[in-house]
Amino acid sequence: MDELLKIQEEALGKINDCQSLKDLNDLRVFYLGKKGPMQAAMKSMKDMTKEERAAFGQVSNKVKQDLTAAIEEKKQVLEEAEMNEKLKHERIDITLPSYALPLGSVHPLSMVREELEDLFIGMGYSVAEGPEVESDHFNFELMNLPKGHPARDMQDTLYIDENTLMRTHTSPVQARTMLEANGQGPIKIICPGKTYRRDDDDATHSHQFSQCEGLVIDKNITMADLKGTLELFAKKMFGEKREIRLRPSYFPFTEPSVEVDISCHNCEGKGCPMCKYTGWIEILGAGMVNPKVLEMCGFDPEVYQGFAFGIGLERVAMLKYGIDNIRNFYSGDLRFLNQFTRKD
Ligand code: FA5
Repeated sequence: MDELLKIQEEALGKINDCQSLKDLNDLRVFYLGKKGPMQAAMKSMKDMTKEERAAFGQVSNKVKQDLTAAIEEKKQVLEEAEMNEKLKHERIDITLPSYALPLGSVHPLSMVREELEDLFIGMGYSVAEGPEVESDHFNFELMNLPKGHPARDMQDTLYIDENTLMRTHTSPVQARTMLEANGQGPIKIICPGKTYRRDDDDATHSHQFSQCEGLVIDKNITMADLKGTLELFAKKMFGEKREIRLRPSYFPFTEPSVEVDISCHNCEGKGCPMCKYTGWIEILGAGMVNPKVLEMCGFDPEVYQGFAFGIGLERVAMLKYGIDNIRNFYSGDLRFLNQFTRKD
């Protein structure tokens, strides 16, 4: 027992003097482990009487408990000291300027799309969607372009099989929405989305591009509603001073049809390379929904009229941001995209 108490005294002294968590752990392993002096002292138990052994057992347990408690207490003291030391060195200087975090940027096409959505949602439109892999029926036939119609040549098509294709415009969403409405107006939708054509890629054409369709069906809708809507679109997207002009055109799904030009925002209509010195920029196709389309899509043309338009989103983005090559949108070139990094 004297031996045990000697060990305890010696251990407590060392624990008290200990300066690091590692040394403390070494002490714990040494004094409380299987190969330490405590364990060696226990070996003498085999020569003791039953009573002596019980008394010895009690003392050795008490020593173990005391040492464990002392080690735990010292551990907390050392941990706290270590933390204080760490905090002293890691103090944060909040007056230092912070690092600029690299931010991603919204793609210019997404910006235009979101701006258009905000504008038209604000006028009571909802956003509709349709599949990019479309049937010939929706893309062409319900748009008054039966098989063999010469106007199909206006949209060079990527066919998947005889009746399935990559949609060439967002107009099939018109047909889908009208059929879902079961002949009951009003309908007020825009449909932004990807479109595909077998066009040769050049500075202004891409085999994959984006359009935003607009469709309004109701009673007493006239060309004046179309013009007013597009005027507002031109002013909100390109500035309050913009004017629009309508030129007669042809689309099988609208009658009458128009090409819409806006007065050039780059030169205020005086003439510049952007407007090819005409003062006007062609921006979209539109018209009054052809009564044949209304009928095929379940609406009574005697009761309902409508207007529709189709905007090329790349074209709007190119004009708005002065982008001279459509390939920039799809190159993934960070030097291009970083120019659109949000400043807020
Ligand atoms: C159409 O696609 C009609 N569906 C638009 C429409 C809708 C008219 C509703 C009337 C009523 P168009 O083929 O002109 O029309 O295409 C519309 C716009 O898509 C063009 O003005 C142009 O900006 C864009 N566009 C067409 N082909 C390409 C292409 N290969 N690359 C990039 N943009 C294109």
